[in-house]
Amino acid sequence: MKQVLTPLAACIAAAVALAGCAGSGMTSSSAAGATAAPNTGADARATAKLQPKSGTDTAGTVTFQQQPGGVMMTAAITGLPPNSVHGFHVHEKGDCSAPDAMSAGGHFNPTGKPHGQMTVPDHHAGDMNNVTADASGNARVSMLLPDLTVGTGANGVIGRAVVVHKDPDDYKTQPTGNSGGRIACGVVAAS
Ligand SMILES: [Cu+2]
Repeated sequence: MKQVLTPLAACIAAAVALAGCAGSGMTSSSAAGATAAPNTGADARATAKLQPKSGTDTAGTVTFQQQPGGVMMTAAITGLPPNSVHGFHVHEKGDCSAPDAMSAGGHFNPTGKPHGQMTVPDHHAGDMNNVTADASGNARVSMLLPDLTVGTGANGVIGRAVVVHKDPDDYKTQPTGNSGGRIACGVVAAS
C-alpha cells in the first residue's frame, strides 16, 4: 500500500520540526507526546482571557507558569487609554459575569493579609504591580508571584479571576488599593 502523507501527518511532522503549526491546534509539546490531562506539576500553566468590562474595549491574555520560586505571570493587555496606569490583581472568585466584574469578589487573599505592594511583606497573594500602557494603549508585563501556585489548592490561581482596574493601585488603601472600577476581567483556567 502506498504511503500518503496526509495534511494532518504533514502538519505533525512540521510541528515537531518547527514547534508550531498554524490552525491545527497542535503544539510542540503535544506533538512530542505530552498528555492533555490537567497539568498540576512543576511546569503547570494556566490562562485567563481578559474580557472588556464597564463599557471599555480593554482585553488581553494573562498566563501563569509554575516555577520553583513562585508563579511567573505574563500579561498582554490592549485597549487601555494611552500612557495610563492601572491596578491589576488576582481576585478571589472566578466569576466575571457581572458587567462591572464585581462578581469576581475582592482580592485573592487566602492568608488574610492587608493589601499592599507585592514587594513588601504584607500584601494579598493576589496583589500584583500596576500595569502601564504605552502610547498605543497596550501593556505587556511579567512578574514572579511568590505566594501563588498554578493549581486549585489554597493558594492556587485556577478558578480565580484576573481584574484590570480603571485607576492605579496606591498600594495603601485597604483593602482595595483604591484603583476604581473594573475595566477587564478573565477567569483563570488550566491550560
Ligand atoms: Cu483588583
